[in-house]
Amino acid sequence: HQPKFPEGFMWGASSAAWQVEGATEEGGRSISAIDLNSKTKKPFADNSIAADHYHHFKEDVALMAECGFTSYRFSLAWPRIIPASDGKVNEEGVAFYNALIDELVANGIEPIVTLYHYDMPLWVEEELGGWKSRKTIAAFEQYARVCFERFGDRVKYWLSINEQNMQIAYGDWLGVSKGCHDWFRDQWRINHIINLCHATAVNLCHELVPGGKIGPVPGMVPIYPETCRPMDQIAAMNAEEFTEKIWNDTYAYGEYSDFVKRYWKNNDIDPGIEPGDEQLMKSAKIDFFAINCYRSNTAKWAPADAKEHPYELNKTGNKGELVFPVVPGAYQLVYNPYVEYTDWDWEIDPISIRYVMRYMWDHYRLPLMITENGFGAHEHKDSEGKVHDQYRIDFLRENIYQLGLAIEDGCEIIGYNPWSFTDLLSTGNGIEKRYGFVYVDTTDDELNEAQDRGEIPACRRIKKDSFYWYSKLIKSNGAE
Ligand code: BGP
Repeated sequence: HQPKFPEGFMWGASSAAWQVEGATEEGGRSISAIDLNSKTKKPFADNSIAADHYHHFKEDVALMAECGFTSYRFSLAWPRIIPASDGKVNEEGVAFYNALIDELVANGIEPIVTLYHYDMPLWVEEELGGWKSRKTIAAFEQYARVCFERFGDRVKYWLSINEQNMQIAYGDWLGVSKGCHDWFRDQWRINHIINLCHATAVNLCHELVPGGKIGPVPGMVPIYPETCRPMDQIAAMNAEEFTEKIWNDTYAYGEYSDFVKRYWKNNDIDPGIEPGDEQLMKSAKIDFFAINCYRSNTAKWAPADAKEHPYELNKTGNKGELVFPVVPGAYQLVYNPYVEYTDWDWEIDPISIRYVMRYMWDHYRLPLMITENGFGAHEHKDSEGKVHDQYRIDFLRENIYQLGLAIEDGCEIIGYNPWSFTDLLSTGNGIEKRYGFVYVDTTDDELNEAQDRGEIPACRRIKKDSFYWYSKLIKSNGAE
């Protein structure tokens, strides 16, 4: 049978400013710390052109409307809005987002806006100390205030920080641990500062945006125990705590769990909590959870004398390059023989989305929306210039089916915004790890060469097979 989706369910897709916009030195945007990180990705393209959405946004929104979108999740670039430490608002940056939001609203598409998706302004990093410094809380507060004041008349759904849990749990990924000498301890101070920024944004949104709703965006990966050996179950619980649950509990209850407090005490960790912090956290009541969910993981017990190993992500798209982490005395992740893997060694497991929805609803009883889900692949045009992505259709169809089952299970789910609308830059690769419904007709080499010549390639948009399929699915409200 085909599960039913509620009336008004939001169907759309998702992106992030630094991965889609390009135009990093245009329109008064200043440099972000991630621009510098992104430059070390060669031979992949960096973010200076990306999908050139900055110049194509009208065309992109027209394509969303053609597809039948009722929502679109994207992020604002902090360095485009507040480019320097004088705190002055860059009116050109505000004008860009006003134009984008107006275009969406005019097409009946609900904007869902992330405040922070990894593009820390370089001035915040260098002059204030970035997430390592409490000075960043006031800077983030000012930035969030400007966003709510300037866009809150049209934007009702707000997201605070993208995948804080992943940023902390996998520290060197995206450069959050840069400059730290003792990440084992520093990560909890950084995490606490991000929590205070999140809480500040939640309260400001409720104060400044009439009818505004705001939530965090955890990256969720169900952790299955490898076997029914009791210690594998404990290992799965450990992995879940250290990569997800600690964060979700804090957002939902506005306080640190006994689990994490005990962990800090046992390991002599000082997370840097100051008077007033706990009151602030407690006062910030989130309205929903936005969830990114692509895959599952599998855990087994790792004894205390196991050899420690960090997570090594597959950064090439050649299958088999991923190395799973080993955390002695807690858990290790392993391959799951019951699922297939993508070229980047991500589990292909649509049931994971039903699991995550059930898990989040049962634990926190807050409305849920999917803000990322998708299938990254190497893709090419055929001789007629078309892109046939049947594997993506199969993957998304199965995920949407499982999401429908989660609704039947009783979960309150309000929208589905998979990653991504057009192809855009991957976090670890370039534009050629593709996720879009719309193909962006360029390559990493072409982007790199154009950039060297100071040009921008055409970045022509081509609708993939999945675009036409998704359009039908939206028009039938999930029935297809
Ligand atoms: C999420 C991030 C996104 C996005 C996506 C796909 O974790 O929030 O920014 O990039 O993963 O990951 P990747 O680009 O590494 O394939």
